[in-house]
Amino acid sequence: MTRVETVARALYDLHCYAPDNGWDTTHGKSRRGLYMADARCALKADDDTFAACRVCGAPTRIVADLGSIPLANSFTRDAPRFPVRVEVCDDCVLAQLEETVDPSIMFCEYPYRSSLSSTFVAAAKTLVEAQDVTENDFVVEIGSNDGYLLRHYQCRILGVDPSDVPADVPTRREFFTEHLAEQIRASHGPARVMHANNVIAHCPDPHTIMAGIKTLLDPDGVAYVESPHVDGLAWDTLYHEHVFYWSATAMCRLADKHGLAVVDAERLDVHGGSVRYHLRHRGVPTEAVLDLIGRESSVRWTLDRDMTLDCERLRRIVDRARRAGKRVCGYGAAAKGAVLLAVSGVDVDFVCDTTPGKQGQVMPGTDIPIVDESHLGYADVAVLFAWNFHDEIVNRVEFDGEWVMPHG
Ligand code: DWN
Ligand code: ZN
Repeated sequence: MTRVETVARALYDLHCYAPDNGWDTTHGKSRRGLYMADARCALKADDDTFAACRVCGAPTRIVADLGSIPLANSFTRDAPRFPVRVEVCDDCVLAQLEETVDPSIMFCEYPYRSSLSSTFVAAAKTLVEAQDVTENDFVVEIGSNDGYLLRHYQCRILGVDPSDVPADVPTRREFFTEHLAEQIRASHGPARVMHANNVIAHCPDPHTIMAGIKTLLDPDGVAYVESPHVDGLAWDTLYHEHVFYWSATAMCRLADKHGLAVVDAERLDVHGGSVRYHLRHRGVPTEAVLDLIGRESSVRWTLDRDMTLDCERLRRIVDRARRAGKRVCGYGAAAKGAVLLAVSGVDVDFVCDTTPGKQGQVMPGTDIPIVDESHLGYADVAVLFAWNFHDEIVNRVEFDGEWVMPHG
């Protein structure tokens, strides 16, 4: 075996078989593969049988296939492409990618800045202000990005984030694991509050995240885990960075496997519909949690159909605009914009975005330039790729042309 094959095999075993990771191996081998950092050629560790849910081990079935698309935050013409196929476990209503890309390819050089959205920053500030912490308490955020949340605390704080995003809070530049949690606890003590926003969806091994929370959380502490919810999932949020699309059912099972309890859940509007789960060492779930679980068995899986209809509609709108001699642009070089361009094949003249690190680059796998917002005036029609910030963008940005929403 080559070195890459050896590493791939080790990771494959870790993610698919290790019983101490909480995996149920009784359903046989997963056919799921893992794409490796130093094997851009997409080394795929697949051999046989059927895929199994990464949380409960039950068999899964495919509900969406986007084909091979570029990595959504790789802003080059030749961005690497990998398949995106989504499978669902009907037992715990957890959607998950059939094959995953090594996180170090995707998250170490990361242009995304949470602070660029005033909606995000305001929500983070409100959440922080609601916490009952004193100066000496310790708070940890997993996936702390540029510090948009932790900076609002007046106590001891630590961010954990493997990316190169400049941060104005103390940050451990690593992936969060159970092992890292042990180290942090040994040096700083237990955390009174932990946050993990849009991070448990991104990690191929959610067991290590949950075990790490268990390790680091103070006996009376609370951990807030936020993630888009399976109900109402938008197909353009299906991409390599999102390995999981969580349900309350699956979150409760994962927490339980690691000795934690989901004691409350709040529905949030962010990212087209998310849930903030409240986890503690022990406790009983509120009605809100039970209500979410109760509704999840009737989630409808229409992703492939939605994708076909949305793409057809968008192609029609753009063709009509072009025939009328209009200029069409995109707004927001969001990951979902990259997915939309790749799947629909729609062409836009340029994409406006306020992120300095994205300007001057091109949309993943295309020649479409990303420019600053002042260029918007050159377009007659703007497709709002960042549709999740519709109100924030449309109310703030001056544009005399027509806004088009990607989802009809
Ligand atoms: O989970 C993830 C979320 C939290 O963020 C990731 N895997 C990747 C990323 O997804 P995304 O790129 O689709 O995220 P956003 O936040 O929807 O991206 C919005 C884009 O629009 C950013 O590039 C910033 C840009 N933007 C802008 O140009 N003007 C955003 C706002 C609010 C604006 O006013
Ligand atoms: Zn499952």
